[in-house]
Amino acid sequence: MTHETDRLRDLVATELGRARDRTTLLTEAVDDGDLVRQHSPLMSPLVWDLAHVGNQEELWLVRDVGGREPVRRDIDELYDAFKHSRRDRTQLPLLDPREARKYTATVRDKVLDVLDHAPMEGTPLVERAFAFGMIVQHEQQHDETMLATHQLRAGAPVLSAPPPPVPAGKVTGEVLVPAGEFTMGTSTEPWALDNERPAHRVFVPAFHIDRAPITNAEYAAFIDAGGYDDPRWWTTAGWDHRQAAGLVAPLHWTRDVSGWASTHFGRTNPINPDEPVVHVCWYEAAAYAAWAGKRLPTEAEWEKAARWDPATGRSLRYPWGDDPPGVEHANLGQRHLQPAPVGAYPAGVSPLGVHQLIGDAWEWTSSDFHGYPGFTPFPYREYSEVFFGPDYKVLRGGSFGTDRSAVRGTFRNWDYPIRRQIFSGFRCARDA
Ligand code: AVJ
Ligand code: FE
Repeated sequence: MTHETDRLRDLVATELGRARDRTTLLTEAVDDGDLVRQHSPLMSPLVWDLAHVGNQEELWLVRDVGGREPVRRDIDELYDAFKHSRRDRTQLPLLDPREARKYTATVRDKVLDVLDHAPMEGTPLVERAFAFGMIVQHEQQHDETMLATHQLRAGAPVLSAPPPPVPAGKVTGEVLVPAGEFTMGTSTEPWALDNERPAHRVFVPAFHIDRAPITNAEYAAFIDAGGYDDPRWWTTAGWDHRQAAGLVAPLHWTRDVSGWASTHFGRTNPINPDEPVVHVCWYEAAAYAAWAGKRLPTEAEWEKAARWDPATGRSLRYPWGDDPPGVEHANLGQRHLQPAPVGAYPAGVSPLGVHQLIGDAWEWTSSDFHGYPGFTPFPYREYSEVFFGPDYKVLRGGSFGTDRSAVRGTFRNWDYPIRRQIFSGFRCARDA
């Protein structure tokens, strides 16, 4: 057994453990009633996410990689995300909280045994522990989804975290990104998912991009200027949605005599003017950008601003370089349950001088979700390919709710343009 294989096994065990600690925290913070309840028709009951995490782990690691007997083949259908919509999941004969905890623990015990024996090379699925990395990311993605469910839950607060760091200085304005090719996507990142592959060269015309995400103060100025009442700023579909849904401000914002407040995880506070705005849908982001005389960046623009190093012409793994995210680089991992004020992460700046691309809030791009040239679904079509097309917009960079294992300079998230229960914000760009 090589040293490299030992190192990979240790890494996988650590990462699986970190994901499970987060899942445990999010599911033990509430009582059984809150675990089985539907907090929003947009979300699954938390107890579904819990057993679904275990079921995906069983499918890929116990049965596929490990070649072991099924633990609970009978429940596969209940936890197949394509079989029942989120709003219908409380009606299913789901495992109860005690059974769901026992099931996920049983699966994990088997997986740790599989991990000791599985090869870390030979097939694409196990090469550099890909399937394990995929399952780590899957659990962490559901942990972010469960955090969004917590945000929609009514009742007394059950989650708390220390505040994010205070900015060292002001970050304002834009940077000019010169015209030219850069390498988008990756063919080498071991745990990159299929939609991030392969690496390919993209020519990007010169553009300006904001050095920081749009803040609450900037967004409030759009509201105060009557932005929600002026169809000039909205796309046709966006205006229809704004009317039908009665949008007047980001989700979770309320106004009283002293101004705007927002409610986060059960606590209501005045908005912090310097924090990136969060809980806006794509239509709101695009309307703000039009009002500001700008537009949303394309996905390629966002990634070039984040990864392209003009000194070498290389694309970095992260804005700050190739080192994995540390606490000094980005607001990730549910360490702080809110975005950090603009300027709080100078160590995370990209070579071009763009701040907070990773962490804080997912950033809407103008791009529809498509496969890159040469895309191959792997290991299953239902991770990405079935979502390709004009219905979904791409978001980049992760949020305060995203784990460091589940975001990279190449990582792609997607959602419907009306969605805003996710931790979504944006920054603007314009042609040079
Ligand atoms: C990549 C966040 C859009 O939650 O729908 C979880 C991730 N895929 N289980 C989602 C995912 C399968 C996915 N997103
Ligand atoms: Fe899933």
